[in-house]
Amino acid sequence: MIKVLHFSDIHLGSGFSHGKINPKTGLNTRLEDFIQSLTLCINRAINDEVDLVLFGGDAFPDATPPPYIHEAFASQFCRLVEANIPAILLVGNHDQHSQGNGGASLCIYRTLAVPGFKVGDNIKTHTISTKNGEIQVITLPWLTRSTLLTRPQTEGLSLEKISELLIEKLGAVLEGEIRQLNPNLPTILLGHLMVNRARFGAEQFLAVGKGFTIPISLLIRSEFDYVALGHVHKHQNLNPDNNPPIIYPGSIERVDFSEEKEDKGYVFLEIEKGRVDWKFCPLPARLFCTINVDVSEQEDPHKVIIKAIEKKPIKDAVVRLIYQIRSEQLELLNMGEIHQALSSAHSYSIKSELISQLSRLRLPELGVGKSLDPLEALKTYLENKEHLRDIVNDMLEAAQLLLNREEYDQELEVLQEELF
Ligand SMILES: [Mn+2]
Repeated sequence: MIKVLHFSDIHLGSGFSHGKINPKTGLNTRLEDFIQSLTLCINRAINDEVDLVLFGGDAFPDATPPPYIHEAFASQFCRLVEANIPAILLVGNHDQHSQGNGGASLCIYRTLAVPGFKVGDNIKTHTISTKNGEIQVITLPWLTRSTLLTRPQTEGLSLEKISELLIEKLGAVLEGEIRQLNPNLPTILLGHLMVNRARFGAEQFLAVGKGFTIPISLLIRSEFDYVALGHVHKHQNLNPDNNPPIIYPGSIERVDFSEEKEDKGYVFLEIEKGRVDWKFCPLPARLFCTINVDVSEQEDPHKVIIKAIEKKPIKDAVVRLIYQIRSEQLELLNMGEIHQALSSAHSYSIKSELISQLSRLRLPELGVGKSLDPLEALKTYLENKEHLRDIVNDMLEAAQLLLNREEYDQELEVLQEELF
């Protein structure tokens, strides 16, 4: 059996707003958390002497991380080189530079010819020799329109039509790779993609209007012994029949509050032709905790808030306290005591949502007498949701596309300009 470690979506350098500066190191504590999770993944690979490490993409929040973050990533992966463990680094959407010819952050590992490392930035079959035999890995990086289609092929077509064309083309290209596989070797498809059957976390929104959804039928193939995915941050097996297992290991740390309730970890598998045993291994990622309490009907709102805090396991967690309150109740709160009650958290934020006594509206900006177009309403909503702040622009862009056919077509033209 060949031993493989599969993990994905490191996003090293994100979520700094949930951390603080560690006075001993000068680093943001959330960067240290992410490095710790990555260290545990690499430790497992080395301690168990795995034959291959598969990274499913999205190393950083974008393709140009600050040097110290790139260095933190490199110093972990370089331990695999010392241990003689080959690795394939797949290119995810966050790894691609947004400018046409900008390349991908991970390509540096190929340029430097790091021993045993391969970069998956195109659709290609890699045959890896390990001490326990050979294994084939087809890499399928994040697809954009320009990956498989030329401009003349897509001119004047709707986004839906382009997507259809792209899936068709992908099917043909994958088929080409599959036909030249050695049928006697264990085979893994390593892809950074959104599958139509996936239950989404935050990436659902991150990808709106920007990516393609791949039909699962392209992945359920008897030629594959295991399908190793990246992109969706929630761990899941899309094919419970396990013929083959189609696995998102999920992210290795919580990137934001949308991942509050998800387990974080990596997948350890043993594989031979026609057989695979895989196991999700949890990582001790930092806990996130939301405390949401409506005190607008309470006589003693302060006491209710303190009690709500005391009920939650906030020690060392990233905490957000949200309470709905009427403006005339505000003076009943002792903010000093509330801060004190939250002080055992790793970090915390407090957000009060004012409720008007007359209309009981959650967002005063959307009150009676205001007439807002849908886009304005969405904007107001998003501005009031801290956990959605990172994706405001993507959401608005997507809403715009849905709302206005004319602008939709213009957007399409712009997209095409950008991509080809
Ligand atoms: Mn992704």
